[in-house]
Amino acid sequence: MLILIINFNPNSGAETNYNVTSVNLEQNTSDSKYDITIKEDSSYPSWEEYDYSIENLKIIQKGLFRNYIYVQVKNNGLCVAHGTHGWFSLNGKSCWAKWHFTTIRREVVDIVLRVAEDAPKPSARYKLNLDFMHLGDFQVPATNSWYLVNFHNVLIRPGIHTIFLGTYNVNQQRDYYVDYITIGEKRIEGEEYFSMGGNTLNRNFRGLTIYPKDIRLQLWDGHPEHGGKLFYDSLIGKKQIVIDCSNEILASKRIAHYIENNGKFCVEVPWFSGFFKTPHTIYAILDPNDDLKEVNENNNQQNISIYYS
Ligand SMILES: [Ca+2]
Ligand SMILES: [Ca+2]
Ligand SMILES: [Ca+2]
Repeated sequence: MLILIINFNPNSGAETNYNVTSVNLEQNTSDSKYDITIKEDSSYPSWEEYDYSIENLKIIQKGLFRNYIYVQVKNNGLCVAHGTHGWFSLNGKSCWAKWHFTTIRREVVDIVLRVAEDAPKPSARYKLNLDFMHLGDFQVPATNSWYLVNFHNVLIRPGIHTIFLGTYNVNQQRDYYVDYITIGEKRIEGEEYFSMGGNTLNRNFRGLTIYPKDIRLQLWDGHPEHGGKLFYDSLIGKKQIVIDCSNEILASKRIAHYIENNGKFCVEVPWFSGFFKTPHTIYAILDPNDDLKEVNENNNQQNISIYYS
């Protein structure tokens, strides 16, 4: 396990001074100086450990012919904010996101970010701001693994806050991932950013998207491969606006659908059983084209039968 400790002094001016030491357990109480520790994190869900599942499938009868199919889908694995490029910029930060949070009391907490990179070396330099205060910079190795970056003993005052994470100017493609940010006891999912962007000259190009996204759910009346009838076929999840990212302009601005880490999404679809009531079996199938490689592909299907007496 890699552990780095970086002493950062935000009063040192625009050119940040780094002093990387092997071990430094000194805890600072002043909010003008922070210890930053970085350690590899392989806890589940680790790198590319994605898993959506169907948790619940039921038929709800609301009238003579009024039936609804209810499906609950859960994300058991990762969901991350993902910058497909750290766009080159002479102006500084090139790929960024902002998250809001509220605190009700003054406290000194650790701010921990779970971040990763899978781009070629050298990895990008990240900048972290709390409101208008620059807390410090850090880099994580581009090793296809997650790192916990801990800013120790940050004073948070009561109120509404904005946390900002961005890369500086880089002139090569690189990937940038944020799983979550914790501020003391508070946890913010990286994928639930308030806004994002990049300092490219082309306003149509921005920074972040969400991954995994746009997972499809299908509902079939009867077996899909044996004469079943498809009556629902849709992307599922919350909606997030994504500006370009990997789509290279086409529509430039689009909606991504996602389910956050450990989140659930419910779908209720009207279904007509027919005037002549015969037994039916309803199949719910998640990710039917296997667009997402998951750690468990065996929890993506459920079926339920209805018989009339
Ligand atoms: Ca699955
Ligand atoms: Ca997340
Ligand atoms: Ca799959």
